Amino acid sequence: MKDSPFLKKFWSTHRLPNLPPKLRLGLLRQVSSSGNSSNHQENEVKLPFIAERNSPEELVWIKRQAAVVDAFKHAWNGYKQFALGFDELQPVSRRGINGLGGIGATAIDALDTAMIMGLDDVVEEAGGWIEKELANRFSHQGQVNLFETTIRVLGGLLSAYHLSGGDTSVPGIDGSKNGVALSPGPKPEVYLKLAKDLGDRLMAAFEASPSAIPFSDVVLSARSAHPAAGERGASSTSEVTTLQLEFWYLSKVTGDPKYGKAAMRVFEHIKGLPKLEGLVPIYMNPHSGTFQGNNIRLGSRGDSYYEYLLKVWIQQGGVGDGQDVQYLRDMYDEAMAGVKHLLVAKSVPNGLTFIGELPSGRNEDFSPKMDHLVCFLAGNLALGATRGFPEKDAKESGFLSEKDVQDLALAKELARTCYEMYNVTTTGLAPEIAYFRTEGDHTEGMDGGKPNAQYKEDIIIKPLDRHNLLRPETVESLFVLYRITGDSMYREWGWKIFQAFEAHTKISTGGYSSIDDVTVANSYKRDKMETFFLGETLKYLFLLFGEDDVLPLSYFVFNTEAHPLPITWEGANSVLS
Ligand code: DMJ
Repeated sequence: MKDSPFLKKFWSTHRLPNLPPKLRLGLLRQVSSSGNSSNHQENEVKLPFIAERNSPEELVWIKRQAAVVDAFKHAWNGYKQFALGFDELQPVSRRGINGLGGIGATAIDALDTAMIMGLDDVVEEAGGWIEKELANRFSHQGQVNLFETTIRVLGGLLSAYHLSGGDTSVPGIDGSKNGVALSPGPKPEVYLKLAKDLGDRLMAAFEASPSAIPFSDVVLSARSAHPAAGERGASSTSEVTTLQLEFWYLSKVTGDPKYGKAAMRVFEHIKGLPKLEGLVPIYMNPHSGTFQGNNIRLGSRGDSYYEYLLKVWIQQGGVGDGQDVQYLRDMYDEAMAGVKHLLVAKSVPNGLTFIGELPSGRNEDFSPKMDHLVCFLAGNLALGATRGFPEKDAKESGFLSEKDVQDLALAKELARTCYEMYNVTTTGLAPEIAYFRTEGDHTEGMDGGKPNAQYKEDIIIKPLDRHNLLRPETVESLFVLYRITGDSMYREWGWKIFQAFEAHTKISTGGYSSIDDVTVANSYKRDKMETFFLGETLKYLFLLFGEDDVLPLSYFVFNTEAHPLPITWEGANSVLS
């Protein structure tokens, strides 16, 4: 992307959206409550009021969005009925479990999705529980992972604070200058107070470590921290570099710089460490502050390092007064060049573009393995290319560099690959991990099970990798690519994926479940609804099927758990002035 003079010109001609989102959310509620939640067949719902005001095509997407709202209500109702106050729902056995420290994680992760969907009753239920119980949980419970708690709980609280009208210094949900108070439930200050309390406790991970790299685990009640149990106490690289959006925004809204400073020190420290063409190993040792091992991948333990290099740069006014964080954009650009040089490959026989791994850090040991987690990269590349603006506007304003154009092209290819990881299976759901056939690989009998699938030969799914955890990364990228390109193909893909979740993971008594095997029609249900199904997957589907000016990408940056945080208004102002 070219420097700010081009962007200044672009921004000055780029009008803020001004249609109040309340209106559409109101319409949506009508569709949702008049629809049949167990049957999303289109055209069955009679909606004369809405039909008068929308083209037939828009009406289809309003109804599909309503189907996502119904799914969210079904998920929430299962949690509320059987597991409220637990971290997660076990929908088959209809009980709760505490896999995230016993802090009611689903209630917090789901809250801003309910706000965005305009589900006042869910906001009251989740918000009510949070207001009544959460402080007590922080002070009496909580052996937690620093990263998981930051992205799901701190991120969720901070987003709820802003979306409920707390931070009026930054754009509201539709990008208009004032924050929009959308929801009932607790006052914004309740969420902020809890976020601060949690942030203070999580700070132990930084304070206890002898280096800039925080320990992996925190005991909230004791305000203490310790290294992870395995891997010689190493912290995951993605984990220690996926805290900065949240800690930095916490500093901004509390006025206390300590959170942002501690988190940003991680990046400042990593800036000086040796890398392989911008790529980094997946572990860091908090005692030495160095990388541990050589394993390089953009999947588990590596992924969101690359995501936050870009997003923190965006959040902190990267296009305006962001000289201080320009090094992050430079590190991101170097890493993406490394990805293209060392990790991008094509499958045989049909040439799907995929991202492989370097388990020993050496090019000769390239592995054609790609976690579903890597699918975040399609959206990230597109976001990095246009900074969230529509491709058409960005092109016309002349601020896309040659590299931006290449990144956008790679983003589109990867999104197709990720979609095909769903499309190739019997269930229409992607496996947790896929291998891509390369020259000389004669593996047989490990396809996705769908006869005549176009990429049946290209995508290999090993028996232990066949599960689906309701993950969001592909629909996340479809959402970003739809916003940027306006190509409705991404919406159609998202709708197919949504229907597959409905068909294969829905539990009639409430909730959705991870499944064991995407290659068979009646898979064993794993009996777990991950919090990110409500926090991310359904939120991104809702936004994908909705209007462009709800949470515009030029004003919000989504943390890695899909909690939207505002891009600093000061940064935006400096570009606009
Ligand atoms: C989420 O918690 C976040 O998206 C994280 O970055 C990766 N794993 C899950 C979803 O798959």
